[in-house]
Amino acid sequence: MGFLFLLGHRLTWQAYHRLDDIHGFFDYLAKTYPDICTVETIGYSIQKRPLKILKISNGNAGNPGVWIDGGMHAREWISPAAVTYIANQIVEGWDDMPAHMKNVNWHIHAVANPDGYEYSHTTDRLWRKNMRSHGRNCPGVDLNRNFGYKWGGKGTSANPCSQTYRGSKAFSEPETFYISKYISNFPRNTFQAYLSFHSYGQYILYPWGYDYRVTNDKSDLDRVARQAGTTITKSTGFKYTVGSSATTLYPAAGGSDDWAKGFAGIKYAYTIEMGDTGRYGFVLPASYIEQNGKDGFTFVETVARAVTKTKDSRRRKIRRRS
Ligand code: 0X9
Ligand code: ZN
Repeated sequence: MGFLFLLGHRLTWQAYHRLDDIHGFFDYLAKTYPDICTVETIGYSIQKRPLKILKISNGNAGNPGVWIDGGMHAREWISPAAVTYIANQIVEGWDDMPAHMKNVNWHIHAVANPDGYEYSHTTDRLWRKNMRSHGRNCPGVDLNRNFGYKWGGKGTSANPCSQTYRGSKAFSEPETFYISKYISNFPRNTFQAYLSFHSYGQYILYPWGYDYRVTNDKSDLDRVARQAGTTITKSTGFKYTVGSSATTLYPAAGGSDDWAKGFAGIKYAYTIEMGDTGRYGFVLPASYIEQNGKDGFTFVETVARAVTKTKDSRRRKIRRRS
């Protein structure tokens, strides 16, 4: 590892990489751009791998915070790849980034399920859950059923062998617990967006996921999501379906997005299901990383625009319309 700190990092967006390369890339950014990048280990997974966050900021603590996570489901390899692509675009392009990208405090967790991610590389390409052992021969908790909002509801299983096993209680897993702890340690309203990257299907989903209901500010979430979808289609031609989770996909309680919205009070909570729409599914060839990365970046930039809009600029817009 040592000399890599001098040479750079091993990450590319032409291949899927192991956890060490992704974490090495974060360390490289913190070392190379110490003015804007820091790395923090917020806790450790079941198998004691670090839960590593990259923070990007111009140093203004008052900026709206945006959380991005990827790799909560092990086999969804396009997710960490797209998330690191986005981090790379922001940091390497920092000097030319528009104000709405610079005036955000970014918190980026590329591999939220590091044990499962490694297992999907070494042993079972289609592994989904974490690596919690139940003392049976079917390990794992579905981290996206383990968050503490409406935990245990629709679309979750109490059977440890199920792909959607919710765990023994809300936040029973270190991987979800440390995310909630990290976010809850900031004052309320620090985070204005929570973006969770998954695959596949090309959807932009907003709460609720636990049931066929929508939030009071559904029209805001829907508008920003549609803006992102339209911009994506204009730039790469790919289409994203927009809607609330339960209605558009299926009901599933205990998701990170519902917790972010319902418990943490983060307004723009989204799950984005990256490509493709089913031809390759989870086993998407690496040649698709760049395009998905671009689309992910467009989504993130659209959200950044929304959360950096001042009250003044909103009023100006209303006045223009009338
Ligand atoms: O089922 C999931 O966790 C997500 N789909 S995936 O194919 N990546 O597993 C969708 C989650 C949507 N959000 C909620 N249901 N809260
Ligand atoms: Zn997923």
